[in-house]
Amino acid sequence: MAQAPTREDKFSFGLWTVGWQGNDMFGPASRPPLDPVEAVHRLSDLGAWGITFHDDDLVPFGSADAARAQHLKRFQGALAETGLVVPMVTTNLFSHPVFKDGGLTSNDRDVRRYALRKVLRNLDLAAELGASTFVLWGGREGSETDAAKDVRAAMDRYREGIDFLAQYVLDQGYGLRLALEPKPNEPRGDILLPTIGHALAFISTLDNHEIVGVNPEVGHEQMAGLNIVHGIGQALWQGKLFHIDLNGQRGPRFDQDLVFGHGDVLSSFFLVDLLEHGGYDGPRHFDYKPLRTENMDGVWASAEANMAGYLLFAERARSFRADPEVRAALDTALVPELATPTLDEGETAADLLANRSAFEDFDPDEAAERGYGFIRLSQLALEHLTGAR
Ligand code: GLT
Ligand code: MN
Ligand code: MN
Repeated sequence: MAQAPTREDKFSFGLWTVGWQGNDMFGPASRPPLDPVEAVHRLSDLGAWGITFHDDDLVPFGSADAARAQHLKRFQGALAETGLVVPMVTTNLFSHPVFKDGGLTSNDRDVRRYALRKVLRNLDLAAELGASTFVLWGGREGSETDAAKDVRAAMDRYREGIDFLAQYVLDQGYGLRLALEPKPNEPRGDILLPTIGHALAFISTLDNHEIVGVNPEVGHEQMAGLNIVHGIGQALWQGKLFHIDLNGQRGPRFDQDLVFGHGDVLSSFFLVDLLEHGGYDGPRHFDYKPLRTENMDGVWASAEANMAGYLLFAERARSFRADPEVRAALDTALVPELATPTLDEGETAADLLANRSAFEDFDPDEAAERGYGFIRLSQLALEHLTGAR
């Protein structure tokens, strides 16, 4: 039986997740609209800690100022009643047809300027609500035909846009950091900044790179056939894991947004192990879609399932780490030895060249005879994951 989530677990949900009505390419909504106020109360009752949203999730696109104020007031009232926090806010630059060729990288300059204005207004709101992360998912930044997008110019405009927004955050003194969310494709045929690696490389070119990091989504890396644990490992190593979107995906296919753990189970286990033991203390944010087959009871069951699944993996990861047999297998596999620098302190190329044990007296054939025992280690992980240990 899974333990119940508490606020300390820092579980958060996008309003668009539990609020997804099930409309897809082939059919309309299968569920009624969800009042954001109810979402706050239900998530709070389930033990969640935070709620996140796009501007348009909370305030319908095009609302007049008075209506906007009313929507925000109701939402803030629910937050005050429940104690739920808003750790992250994001902007919808993908739904309205005006963004059909993108927001920050649309070929149409007027659209780009409008997109910046939409984000600026939402940055003000994010700061007002005390968020610490501002996500930018460029779902429509991309193309279907290479004839239509000058990628080098698009990267110039992307950099201009993100640097401009980051500068605004700094100038206003907002305690926000920007997090770019990679995705390889869907809704565009090809999306710019398709993977964690592309995003990290792009960020290094920014003037304001210190306050820009990534918000990787499990399924998005898996859509690209990549290993999410490696991607998150590198983002952590670069100090750039500002936020994370947890969900499930079964290999390279359309974006499934399954409940966390309902895709690649082993990868979910190792990801939680990394998050719990790798120094990440940010939100555990779920970005999934309750299956279109579910009614509202099923929606809340799915929200619970995400949190329960995460806690199960965390408990299994603890048991894995605490097992003396695992520790011995890790030693056999030389996993801890990778933390030892390859060169001695101050050792120069001349020193290494003079070190006969590193080359002349080193027997590669003999060294190649060693078995690392990775399969044994992997099997131990499987046994802990399945509860056999
Ligand atoms: C959209 C997308 C998600 C992003 C959200 C943030 S919106 O649902 O599929 O992966 O995280 O813009
Ligand atoms: Mn996401
Ligand atoms: Mn997704």
